[in-house]
Amino acid sequence: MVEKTLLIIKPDAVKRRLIGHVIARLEKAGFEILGMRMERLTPERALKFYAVHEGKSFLPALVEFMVSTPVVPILLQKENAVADLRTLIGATDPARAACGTLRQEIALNIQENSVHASDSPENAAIEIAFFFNG
Ligand code: FUP
Repeated sequence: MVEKTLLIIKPDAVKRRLIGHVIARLEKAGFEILGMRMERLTPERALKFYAVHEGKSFLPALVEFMVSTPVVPILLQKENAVADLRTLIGATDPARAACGTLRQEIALNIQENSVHASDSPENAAIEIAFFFNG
């Protein structure tokens, strides 16, 4: 089934000038780019985006990281897009990410892990609305 999903290029990748590299990997993997923008998140927006992690010890540092530069949300479309994008980016912790995945290739650590990707079709719809239809 053709699906839409959301990827965010995070500050560590923006700072290291890897925006083009990430986009090239997405296109090479067959994703169609339907939308793309740059946004400097406020702490309030970052907290709202990561509301599922409320109460976690890593959340304050995560929010500080996410607002440290603009981020690049990208709306993607492909057959089986949600699962295929998760496979392409790899595990949250780059030390555990499979060989050839984007995070294994460019992520620095579990926090500065270069990209976010929606983890289900339901969350993809919520996250797409957060950045593109809101
Ligand atoms: P993922 O869906 O792979 O992005 O992973 P999670 O939803 O579990 O975590 C979301 C973000 O929280 C991660 F991308 C980075 C951050 N995080 C930490 O900073 N420390 C942790 O121990 C776990 C997650």
